[in-house]
Amino acid sequence: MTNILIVTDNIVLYKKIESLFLTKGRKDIFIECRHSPSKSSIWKHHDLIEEIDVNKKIDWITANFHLVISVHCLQFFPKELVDAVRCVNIHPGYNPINRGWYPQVFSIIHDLPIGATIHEMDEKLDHGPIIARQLVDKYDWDTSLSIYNRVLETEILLLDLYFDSIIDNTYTKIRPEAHSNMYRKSDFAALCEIDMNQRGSFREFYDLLRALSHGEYKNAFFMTEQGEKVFIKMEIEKQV
Ligand code: 0FX
Repeated sequence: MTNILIVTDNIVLYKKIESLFLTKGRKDIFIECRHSPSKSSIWKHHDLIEEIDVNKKIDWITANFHLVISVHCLQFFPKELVDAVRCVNIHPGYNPINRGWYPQVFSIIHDLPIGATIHEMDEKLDHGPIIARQLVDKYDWDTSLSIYNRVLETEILLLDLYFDSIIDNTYTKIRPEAHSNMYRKSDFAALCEIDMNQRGSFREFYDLLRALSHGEYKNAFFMTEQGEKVFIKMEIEKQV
């Protein structure tokens, strides 16, 4: 029996992965799903899965599981854990080009390729040997949301393709290229406050706004002289 711990804070992926595991029908695996203590989309579904603080449960994890799968997990896995048990991360970016936070946002702004990666975890964020990765298309009419949806589909596609080899540890690893880009939550927060006096091309302005447009999220904003906060988002429609 292979015991697998899945730690996820993304409700959409949790549901997709749960049905993927059921479809595979492998009788030789035992799965336990947990979410992080930090607030996320999965919190409304407390009845579905329990919480885990991986830093406090290293001994329990290493004693009980052969594999840990991190699926958009908000916790940083400590070196002690990733050295003791095989930990695999599903990342919504193409490593090592899109390490870190909200990769598709920075891919629009810095005109970088974008995709999805499944990799073994090491002590650095979104680092470690690559098991599978795939680029997704990126168009001039994309927003953060339209690229993100493509990336999520690709994450599931890769997990489906590499499912048995991940569980059985039979994949071939690729060493990530040395040059990488890494963006943090604070970089995203800094982008959101629009400076109305900023100079630049319309392309830069267009890219910034579509990179910060993601469905109902209120990201980009400016402050009026009266101190009121005004949110901006962009709608783009390509003629069909
Ligand atoms: O789960 P996730 O898709 O992924 C994020 C990070 O991008 C990823 O690198 C990390 N490993 C993981 C733990 O957290 O994040 P999310 O479900 O909070 O957000 C999904 C998308 O929604 C995000 O890529 C951009 C957009 N978004 C989200 C929030 C919370 C916004 O545009 N504004 C927001 O305030």
